[in-house]
Amino acid sequence: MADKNHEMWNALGMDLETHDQLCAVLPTAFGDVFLTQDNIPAGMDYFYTVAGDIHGLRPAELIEAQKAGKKVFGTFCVFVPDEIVIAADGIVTGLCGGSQFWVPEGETVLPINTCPLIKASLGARIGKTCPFFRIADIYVGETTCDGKKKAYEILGEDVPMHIMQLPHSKRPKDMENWKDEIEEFAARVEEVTGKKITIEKLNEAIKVINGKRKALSRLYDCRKEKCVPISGRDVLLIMQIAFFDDPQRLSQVVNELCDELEERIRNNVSVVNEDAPRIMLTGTPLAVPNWKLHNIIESSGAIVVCEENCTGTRYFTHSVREDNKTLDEAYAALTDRYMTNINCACFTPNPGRVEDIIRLAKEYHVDGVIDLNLKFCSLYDTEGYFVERELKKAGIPVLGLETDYTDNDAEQLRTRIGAFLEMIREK
Ligand code: BJ8
Repeated sequence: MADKNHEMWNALGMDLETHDQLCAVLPTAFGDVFLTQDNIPAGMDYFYTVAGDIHGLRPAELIEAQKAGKKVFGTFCVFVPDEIVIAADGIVTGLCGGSQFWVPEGETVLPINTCPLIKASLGARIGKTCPFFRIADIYVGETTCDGKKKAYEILGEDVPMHIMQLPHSKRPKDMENWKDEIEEFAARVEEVTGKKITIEKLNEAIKVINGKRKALSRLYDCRKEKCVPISGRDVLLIMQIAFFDDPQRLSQVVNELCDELEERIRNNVSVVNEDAPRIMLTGTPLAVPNWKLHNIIESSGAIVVCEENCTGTRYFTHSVREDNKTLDEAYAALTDRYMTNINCACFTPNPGRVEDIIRLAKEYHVDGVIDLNLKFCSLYDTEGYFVERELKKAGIPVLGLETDYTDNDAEQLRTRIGAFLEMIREK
């Protein structure tokens, strides 16, 4: 397998020597975080296999699909409607970087005080150390935060890009603008794939992605129970894989896992003691392989039961209407789902996010919320003011944390999280 992968990476023009250094550390990092857990559900096997060959299995499938004439679209944000790409027989793969390994390379072209997600994403492309960044035929960016917008200009010198202009409010005229952007994106997708998007194909693609949303929703529902049948770490890994795996296969394996988890709930099989504090994470997304916070929280005796972020609830909540009669109706349905219901901090004002957080805290019976910010993300950092104020008003303990992808602050985070959990236990 290793030789086959090397051949593939070589053909992709990757820097094999540097990439080998990443391959050497990932299995240990993965083992330390995941394989140290007790009582792992059998249904995690699939996800551990994918993670164990993360730069081999799926990239090989994508290359095969390209040989059969399909085009691969790389994306960085949950605002990009996958349905459009799938309706034109294309494939979507997430590209956000979650490893410190890629950050120094990103810093060669970006200011140091850029968030690590952006630095890692550019670093992965520039350093030629991620196959997904090599495979994608076109990248799709979006005007969410300033850091991403400007970083896309740099990326655009190196790869074909399509940028979706995301309005930063949700007024009727903003909705209209976003619908225009979706239509423009559809035209670009047709041009890249050479395939026409029909209403039948689009409704079909909507069903596929809704199926994935329903499966992930079902998975999250299992975490609302008093008996918690799966760790937060495992769910985070599933969510990260959901961004690049085949959507139908993903739905199937998640549903199979949910059968097992629901059985566990019936038999009261929990992965933690009943008195383990239930924690919700909110804030910036956790791109693969960023498992740092979940690992610290759960190895400190608590359990993460919900993530209100884009590698959590913001990715799958709300479905798109499936029985659209015309393309115009379908684009309006996509506009509605993507604009109305994703409460990213790039919107102003953004009261829906605080409402979501309070509602989710209740639904998942959380004992405390950790409001996580990736260093240098001023959007989520600033919005933390409202998040923390409203949580305190609602009587829900909250801890604001800022971190990056390094392990330099791991001990400090462990101490702060430990003190927070202690405070919750004494409540
Ligand atoms: S919808 S959260 S995926 S933009 S953390 S790069 S905001 S400086 S990732 Fe995001 Fe879409 Fe919003 Fe979700 Fe910028 Fe902040 Fe970095 Fe961020």
